[in-house]
Amino acid sequence: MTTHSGFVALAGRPNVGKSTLVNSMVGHKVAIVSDKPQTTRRAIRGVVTAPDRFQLVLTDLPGVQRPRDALTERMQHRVESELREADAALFVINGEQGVGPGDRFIAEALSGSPVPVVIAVNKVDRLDRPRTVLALNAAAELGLEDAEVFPVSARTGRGVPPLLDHLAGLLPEGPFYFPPDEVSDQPESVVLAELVREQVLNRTRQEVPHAVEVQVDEITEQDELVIVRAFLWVEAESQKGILIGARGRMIKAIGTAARRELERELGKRVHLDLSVRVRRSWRGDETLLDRLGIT
Ligand SMILES: Nc1nc2c(ncn2[C@@H]2O[C@H](COP(=O)(O)OP(=O)(O)OP(=O)(O)O)[C@@H](O)[C@H]2O)c(=O)[nH]1
Ligand SMILES: [Mg+2]
Repeated sequence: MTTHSGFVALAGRPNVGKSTLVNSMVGHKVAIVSDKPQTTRRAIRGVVTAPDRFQLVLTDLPGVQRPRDALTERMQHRVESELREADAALFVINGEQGVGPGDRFIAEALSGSPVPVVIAVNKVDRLDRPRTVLALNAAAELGLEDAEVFPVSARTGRGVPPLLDHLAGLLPEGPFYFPPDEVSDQPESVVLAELVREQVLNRTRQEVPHAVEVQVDEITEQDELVIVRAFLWVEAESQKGILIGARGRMIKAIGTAARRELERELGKRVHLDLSVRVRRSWRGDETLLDRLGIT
């Protein structure tokens, strides 16, 4: 039997819902989501397998942005190289905000790409019919003539199955790259670290969410209990103070919520040990970025 397989890379401004859409298509939470821009820092592959038919590997990526430091430089570089190597690009637009200069910039970059481009106009759950039509028209006028446009809500799942079918139809013949039951390529330590970071993002504002990275340093299993030790890297003492909170209330809240997420992910009881560490301008520290797997 012939199978089809390939990579579809997601492009779009920060916060448009790329990670939410990948999770929805995969049917499993492979990437964390937040209402802060620049949530995603790595290329994360989410795998959709239809046995004996196709394997669609979605590459979730950071939002397209202007680099400011070594971290964002690596993120942007990764976006460009993944898009170059993919079999197709899925360009995600925030239908609620409409098309803006950031989207035009991405459209321009994609128009020079040799691979097919598909456009998803996301967050249509926030739009009535006339506004949905306007958003779809604006997307169709981005200068990507051959791109099909799909209205979707990554949050509710509406419109996602036809998009998935269309993407699967673009895949070339080829073998499966991942075992059929695998949903992501991320190492367990990164998956767990990201789940902790998601809880930090949920509870912090302004500069703090951008200044935090989580590193899982140890995962050990004792009987039915998994012990996870993680560092929360921040850039300044003041940020450390915020993460710990008055009488340790903040770090306790992060830890409790994160532990629940880890237990859901692992299907086991978890003991989570968090410690906050200051490393000045870690976002500019190439060695630490290497160690954190942000390449
Ligand atoms: N109403 C609504 N909100 C959505 C939808 N999809 C995503 N969101 C919300 O939009 C915000 C950003 O979602 P993400 O999936 O993190 O966006 P992203 O494009 O991956 O963002 P970066 O990783 O920062 O580039 C979150 O608060 C999501 O819950 C949707 O279909 N409808
Ligand atoms: Mg994301």
